[in-house]
Parts: sequence; structure tokens; C-alpha cells
Amino acid sequence: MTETTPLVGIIMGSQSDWTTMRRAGETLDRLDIPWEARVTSAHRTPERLHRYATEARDRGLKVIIAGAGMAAALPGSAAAVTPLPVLGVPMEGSLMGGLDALLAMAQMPPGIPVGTLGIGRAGATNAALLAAAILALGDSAIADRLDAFRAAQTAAVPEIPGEEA
Ligand code: RP5
Repeated sequence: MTETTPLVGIIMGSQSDWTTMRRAGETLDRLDIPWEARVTSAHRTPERLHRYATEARDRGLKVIIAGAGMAAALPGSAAAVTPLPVLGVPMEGSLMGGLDALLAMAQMPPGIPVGTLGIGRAGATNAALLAAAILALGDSAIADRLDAFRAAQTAAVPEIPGEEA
């Protein structure tokens, strides 16, 4: 396995999800964690999704981050066929503002969990940080980088509020 073998697979139900899901990739980049991204819809490209999820572990992936909106079956469908941890990110672009996708992801039947994050960009960022925390359990270099990320984040918070930029 080379250093650049992806450890995290970022999948999404549509190209339209990428504007949000790219936050996950950007966050993983800050932690120097290799990742890949694919559009794999549970409804529109079910065979592509099934192939991706069933092959994921053997390809060296450790965590899957799945972003989807509306019916949002993607993370649950992936979780059904891979033993890897699947983190779901609900997309905000629906009549219900993403609440529909949030509930669809969170309300998995017992036996097939999806670790569901918040709606939209915050959820995509936090999915990447949670993936990093999972990877850090078995990789001290990632653990060190995650510690440094959090320390820098803490240092960047002013104690006394200033004027808005
Ligand atoms: C879901 O339907 C996708 O994840 C996306 O959030 C939503 C709308 O898809 P598009 O019509 O924009 O392709 O499957």
C-alpha cells in the first residue's frame, strides 16, 4: 500500500452534492489524509454503488463518508454491504431543508448503523473530522495531526470579541 492509497471514500448521490461534500475533502486535506470521491446514487446507479461499497475494504478504504439528499438512501445502502464505518451527511437542498435526509439516515433499522452528521457543510466538515478520529485510533501520525488541528482551532478563537471583518 502506498502513502497515497485513499483511506476515506467520499461518495454522494449526485454531482449537485459536491459543492457541499467537497468540504469533507478539504478537511481531510488539512489533515493530510488521502481520500477519493465518487458519485454513486442508490437509486440512479445502484450497480455502481454496490460495486464500490462491496470492494471498498479490499481496496484499502477504512471509512466511507456518504452525502445524499431527499430520500437519502445512499449511506444506508452502502452500510448494508460493507463492514466499514459509514458516516452520513444529509444534503440541505430539498423542500424540507435537509430534515428529510437527516431523518432517513438517522432512522436506520437496528443492525445496520449509519453514523449521521448534521445537515450540509457543517456535517461534511464534521464527517471528515470524525473519520480522522476513527483513523487516529490506529495511526499515531494521524492522531498527532488531529491534535494539532484542534489546538490550532482553539488558538484561533478570540477570548474578547472584536469587530466583524
Ligand atoms: C439525491 O437527490 C442526491 O443526493 C441529491 O442530494 C438529490 C437531488 O439530486 P439531483 O436532482 O440534484 O441530481 O439522490
